[in-house]
Amino acid sequence: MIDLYAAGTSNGMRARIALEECGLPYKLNFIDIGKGEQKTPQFLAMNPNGQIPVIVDHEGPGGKPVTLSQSTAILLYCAEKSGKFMPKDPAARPAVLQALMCASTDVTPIFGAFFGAKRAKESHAPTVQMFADRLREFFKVWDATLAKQTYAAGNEVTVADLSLFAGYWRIKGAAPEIVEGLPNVARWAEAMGARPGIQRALKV
Ligand SMILES: N[C@@H](CCC(=O)N[C@@H](CS)C(=O)NCC(=O)O)C(=O)O
Repeated sequence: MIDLYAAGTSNGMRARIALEECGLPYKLNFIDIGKGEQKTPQFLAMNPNGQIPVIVDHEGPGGKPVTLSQSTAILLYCAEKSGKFMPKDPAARPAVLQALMCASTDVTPIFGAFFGAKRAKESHAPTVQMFADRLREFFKVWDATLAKQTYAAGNEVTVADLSLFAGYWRIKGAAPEIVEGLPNVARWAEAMGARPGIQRALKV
């Protein structure tokens, strides 16, 4: 059994989608980040950065417990543990890593910056717009990519799709204009959103 500590953010959703899609049994422990539950001494003992998500796998490699933060590390850990969503063919892996990093280290952090700037007490409209434009540019490239292939890194679902969907889902909910009018992204998102594992993850 794995304990997941998360909230309904894109990073939290990335970890939850990973566990659901990889078919790993877990218990969701909801952390209210608005109340600061991620800064308690117990939580900081799991992740000194005081951020969700965190998993505790009570039966990690060699039967020993593993505590892990960083949503993409959790995603890769789940993929490795289950043997799913990472192609076995070494020739197919570079494209997956590239797509995964774009989803996890371009899209999601820029969304975080956009949302933070938008909600700031003294919000600066040109800064908010700059982050929105950057996100839009990434999604235009995703749209062109998804015109040529079914999924983010080729024609099968990989960790890159799971990561990108977590970011997309959050952006679509908070700032839908950023992903509007991109038909290939919309087709991909519909297919991803219909997956039973993702449906279970999205249930609060
Ligand atoms: N790079 C980290 C980022 C984690 C992160 O930013 N978590 C946010 C929620 S999405 C958080 O816990 N924020 C509360 C805080 O920083 O106090 C990851 O991918 O897991």
